[in-house]
Amino acid sequence: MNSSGHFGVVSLVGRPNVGKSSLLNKILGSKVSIVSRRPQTTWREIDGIYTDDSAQLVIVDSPGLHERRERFLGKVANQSARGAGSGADIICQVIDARHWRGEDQNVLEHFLGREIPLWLILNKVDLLESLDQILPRIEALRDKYAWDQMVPVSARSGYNCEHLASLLGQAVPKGPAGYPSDTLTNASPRFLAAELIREQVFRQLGDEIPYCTGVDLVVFKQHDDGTIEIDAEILCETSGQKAAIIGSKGARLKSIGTAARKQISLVFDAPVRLSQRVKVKKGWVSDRRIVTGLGYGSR
Ligand SMILES: Nc1nc2c(ncn2[C@@H]2O[C@H](COP(=O)(O)OP(=O)(O)OP(=O)(O)O)[C@@H](O)[C@H]2O)c(=O)[nH]1
Ligand SMILES: [Mg+2]
Repeated sequence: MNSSGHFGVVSLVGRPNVGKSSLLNKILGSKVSIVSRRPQTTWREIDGIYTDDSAQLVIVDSPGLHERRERFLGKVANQSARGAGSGADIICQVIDARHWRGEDQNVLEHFLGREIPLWLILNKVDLLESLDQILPRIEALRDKYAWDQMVPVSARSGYNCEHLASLLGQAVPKGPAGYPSDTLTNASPRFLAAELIREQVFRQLGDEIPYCTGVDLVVFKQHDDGTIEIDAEILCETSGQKAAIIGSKGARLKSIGTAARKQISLVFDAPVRLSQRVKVKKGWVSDRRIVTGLGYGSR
């Protein structure tokens, strides 16, 4: 980035499952925030650092803002969702371009009325019947609020994502870059590796179990030959959940491990040795010490 460039903070907010984390990863061209088809995948804010020739953006992904959150982990996730946007130069409300739901309206009401520009990002336009539907969708949404910008994108196909990054880059204040140009995230490698294992639990298990599953790395070590050694404990709350995570003859756990190892190896560009165990820790989701110890609610 040259010395007359722009630098700023952009916050991605929205209801669960609209594709905030997918959009961050697509803009960065690398996975820094985990993604699954289930709502409430992201549990805390994650910063991604995007740098091009004229700007550097700190793009902050946040947990989806959700009405019903009870136990401690859910509360810290929602606190993080509600607090998102503080300190941002631009807030981007991300929606699924196909619908405007009550939860989108709640998000809008939570974030409007601030001094910070509020943009609307219509994601998942690949799921519209045709791109001709984009303009009518934008026109229909203008009735809801006068967003400062409305930008259609697809985090899946990449449609318009570069353009969005460039619009954001021009809109944030002028200033020197805050990070070296090769920085991708300020999340620690240890946290990111644990998240990549949790992502596989979210992807590979049935409905209730993911939300009771945390990943604690007992060992996370990069050896001199570059190999990353990880020993992970997958936490759950009941022996039934443990059995489901392990699967018949250990097949599910093995498949989680294989996929997680591949992802970690890809993200860190290094060989990975991964061992994992499943441990029942009843009530861990409500235990402040464990939840913050795993890195949630403690940014
Ligand atoms: N077809 C399509 N699917 C998408 C797109 N963006 C995201 N998805 C999918 O939508 C689902 C949710 O994506 P996430 O990125 O995890 O959504 P999120 O807003 O971060 O969700 P929370 O972390 O739960 O708040 C995943 O299955 C993604 O693959 C898109 O542009 N097109
Ligand atoms: Mg997310």
